[in-house]
Formats: sequence, C-alpha cells, structure tokens
Amino acid sequence: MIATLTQEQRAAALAELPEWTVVAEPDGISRRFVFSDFVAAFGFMTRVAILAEKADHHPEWSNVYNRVDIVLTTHDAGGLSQRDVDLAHAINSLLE
Ligand code: HBI
Repeated sequence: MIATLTQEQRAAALAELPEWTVVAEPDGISRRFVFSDFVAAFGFMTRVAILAEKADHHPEWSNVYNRVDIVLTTHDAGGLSQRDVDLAHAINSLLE
C-alpha cells in the first residue's frame, strides 16, 4: 500500500523540487515544459514515458505543440506520494 506524504515530508520534498508547484485537484505537483518545437516536446514525452514504465508510475499530462504540462499524483494513494517525488526528480534529470 502506498501512502501519501506527511506535511513534513511534503515540505522537505518540495524544497528539493523548486521547479514544481503544488496542485490541489488532484493533490500533486505540476510543472510546465516548453521546447523549441513539437518534435522536441514529443521526444521529451517519449523519454518520460520510458521513465514512467520503468517506475510503474505514470504522469497525468497534456501537450500543445511545444508545451508539455505534467501533473504527478498517486492514484493508488489518493494524493502526493514518494513515487511522485522520485519521478519528478527523474524527469528533471532529463533536462540536465
Ligand atoms: N501511476 N500516477 C500513478 N498512480 C498510480 O497509482 C499508479 C500509476 N501507475 C501504475 C499503477 N498505479 C499500477 O501499479 C497499479 O497500481 C494500477
């Protein structure tokens, strides 16, 4: 059973993910990515998809041309869990 993060765990996790913002509905974190064009955005999405499959943890996301909006929340837990935090760090690493 995966649990949501406590208030203290949330604060600590978010401090290490300054690019991500808290969203209320669903309870999670979100980040907007903007690329040079659609192909660059879709290539990024492909890489995230591979990370998600490897983690068995999948984003809620949308793409408009060169923009990708990602929300991470854990459906099984009903909110923000460590899986979301871990995937956010892995996604951030794609940009390095
Ligand atoms: N992705 N975001 C998210 N939340 C989940 O609860 C989840 C998932 N991907 C796969 C997954 N759960 C499976 O392990 C089953 O629990 C459905």
